[in-house]
Amino acid sequence: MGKIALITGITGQDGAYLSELLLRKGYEVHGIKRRSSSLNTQRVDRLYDHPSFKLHYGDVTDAINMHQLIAKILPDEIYNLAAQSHVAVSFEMPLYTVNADGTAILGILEAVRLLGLDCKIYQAGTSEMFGNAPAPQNLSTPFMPCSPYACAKVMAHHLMITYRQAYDMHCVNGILFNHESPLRGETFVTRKIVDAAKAIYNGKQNILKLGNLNASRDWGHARDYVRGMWEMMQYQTPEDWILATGQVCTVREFTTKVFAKLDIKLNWVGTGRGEVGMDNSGRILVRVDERYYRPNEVEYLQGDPIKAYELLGWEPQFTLDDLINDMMDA
Ligand code: NDP
Ligand code: GDR
Repeated sequence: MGKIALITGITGQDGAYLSELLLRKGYEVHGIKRRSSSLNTQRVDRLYDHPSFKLHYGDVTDAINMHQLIAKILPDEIYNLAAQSHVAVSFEMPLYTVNADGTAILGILEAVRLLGLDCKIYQAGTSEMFGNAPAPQNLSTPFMPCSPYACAKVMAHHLMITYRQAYDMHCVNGILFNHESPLRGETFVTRKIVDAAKAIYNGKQNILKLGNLNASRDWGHARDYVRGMWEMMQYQTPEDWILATGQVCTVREFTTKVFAKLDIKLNWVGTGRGEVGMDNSGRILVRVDERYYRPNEVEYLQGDPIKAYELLGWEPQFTLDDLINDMMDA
């Protein structure tokens, strides 16, 4: 008998790649999809007819619903990927974000505890928990969350450790740095840049408007990161882990690289909120727009994944160039 996995957030970027990976490994994969007035399962539609793939309606903020589903599915592994995952949006919807990203893990932890299940739980933590703490951020770096999103994730992280210590439960925290792919949501900066560059190249859009061009991120590919999630869950003891590439690039550099793939050389002129990116003919293709700044900016994230390298043998297969090529080709 293969193992049974339950994935919350299965309709998101990581949920889709993780589903594929677990199905390849012979798992029966259950996922929670939210009821919405229009379809929200595009990323997993091609798995729909797989005999070991099953979707259930649910919402992680509804602890009764989570308890019922966990009691019915009896999973060996739960991957809690569900989140309101947009940092900027968390300033607009702080209470909902804290409920979904912080408090909701309690519904899962309590269900597993009360049902007495022998079930491993993975919590999707984030580099945002480090905020503006000095780089490179490692497992000893203090958390300095700068957004409602990051505060909620810090709470979930500590609840996992509390249940691990208090009840001897197999609670695994993955602290993952930014990871992208062709399945990335359209409003995250990498996908926004790739989509806009292509649309500008094809004459369908005039300009790309961005926020903080100096923000620096450690960007990897989601395929590498979901493999790391599974590897963390197979490790003999439940622990905290970091997955990152250790390589950093600014939003400005990322944008330059993407346009260069289309043979457009961007020349950056001006500073701060007046900066623009022009092509060789002087046409402005990129402009900074105040609206995309956040009330609190996280400037520089660079992860130190040494523990995962040494104990899991985990290593990213995709370089930043591979990632951009994959996103451009999609
Ligand atoms: P996405 O935003 O692509 O997916 C989020 C998923 O959560 C979607 O399936 C969404 O459903 C679901 N969801 C949101 N709210 C609820 C809810 N209340 N109940 C049930 N499901 C819900 O995120 P990613 O795949 O990029 O990220 C996965 C997880 O990893 C998230 O927790 C994110 O915070 C975290 N993370 C991501 C990183 C990254 O760089 N991608 C880095 C570090 C952490 P719907 O489709 O209906 O909206
Ligand atoms: P992030 O990803 O906030 O790091 O969270 P995002 O792609 O939204 O932003 C990355 C950096 O780019 C800057 N930026 C812009 N961001 C967006 N979205 N739109 C813009 O126009 C823009 N201009 C500049 C941002 O200020 C930021 O510094 C992602 C999410 O997947 C989280 O769920 C996850 O936890 C973290 O990555 C690690």
